[in-house]
Amino acid sequence: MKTIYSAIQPSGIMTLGNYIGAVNNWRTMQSDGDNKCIFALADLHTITVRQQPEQFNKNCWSFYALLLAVGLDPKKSIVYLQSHVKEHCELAWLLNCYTYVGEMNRMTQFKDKSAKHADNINMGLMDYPVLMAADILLYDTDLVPVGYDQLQHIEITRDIALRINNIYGDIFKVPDGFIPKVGAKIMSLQDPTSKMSKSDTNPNAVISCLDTPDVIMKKFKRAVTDSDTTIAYDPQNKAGISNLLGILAVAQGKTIEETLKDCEGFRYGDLKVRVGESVIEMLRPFQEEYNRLIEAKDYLTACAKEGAEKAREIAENTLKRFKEALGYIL
Ligand code: AQP
Repeated sequence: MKTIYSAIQPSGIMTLGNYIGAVNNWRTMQSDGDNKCIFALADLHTITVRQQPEQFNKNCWSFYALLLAVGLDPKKSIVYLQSHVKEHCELAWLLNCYTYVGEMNRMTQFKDKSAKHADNINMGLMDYPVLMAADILLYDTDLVPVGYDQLQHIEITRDIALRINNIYGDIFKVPDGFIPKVGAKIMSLQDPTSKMSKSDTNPNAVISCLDTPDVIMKKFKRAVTDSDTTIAYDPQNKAGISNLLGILAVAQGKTIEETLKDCEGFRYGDLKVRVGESVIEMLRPFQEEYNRLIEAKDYLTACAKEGAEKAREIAENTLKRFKEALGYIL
């Protein structure tokens, strides 16, 4: 049995990038009976960027409901809030003492976010990968399904785990990243050379999973492509069209080759409409379930509580193992 662990931050909106690159794959992995799945709302990570408390609270509820709406089943998987399991912070502190400042300085996300939030380059922002390492290592994780942007953080998690195992013996399982074949990096609809990001200030660049069908179609129709007319999958030279083809492939459950065949004879406008329609259909049942769940606060609360209890049981054991090895009196 493999342990699968991943998390998403409740920051802003859940984007189509998060859906395709992350949570939709989590659902698929959950349906494999050989997997033990643990999914978290990474709400401690979110405050590395300043949040407005009321909105943040709303986002936490919303994202938890989104996770269940996508099909994560609290009876099959552990679905919990990171802040409900205090072991994450304690392990992060211990791991900090085995992580070098130079390593953190090199992290691409830290550099990007420092540039974006120059007035708030806080320690949490720099320490983000160590907290993420704690998240993953607490659960003896085998596989971490993530988009491309998180690969560097998986690498540092492995480095920290190996470093500690080399000193104290087999304390942590060394995890592998798992990148989906298609959709690991959904790009902005307005600048297809950069990833679709929750915090993009241009709403036309990002599809929210909760956008209405009209809005989704409008955004795809406005998607930036190129001045050519050929539909081909070539992310280097035709970033916009390739992005649309990747999204269409996932939305239709087909390969890129099959999708290209489907689009033979299409003009760019036809492709945009087909992507829009397919994404609307893909998100329809998910949106309906979300609308039902977001009204069911008692149910969400009960699921989150149960998830945290199950998560804590595992986390406590791992932390104890490490503290014992370090020589702490327990
Ligand atoms: N564009 C994307 N394509 C594919 N996968 C993506 N992921 C994110 N964007 C894309 C994957 O979604 C998971 C959760 O991401 P996160 O919560 O760590 O944060 P984020 O969405 O990556 O954050 P942003 O968009 O950069 O948000 P802000 O703007 O708030 O900083 C991860 O597995 C990630 O790989």
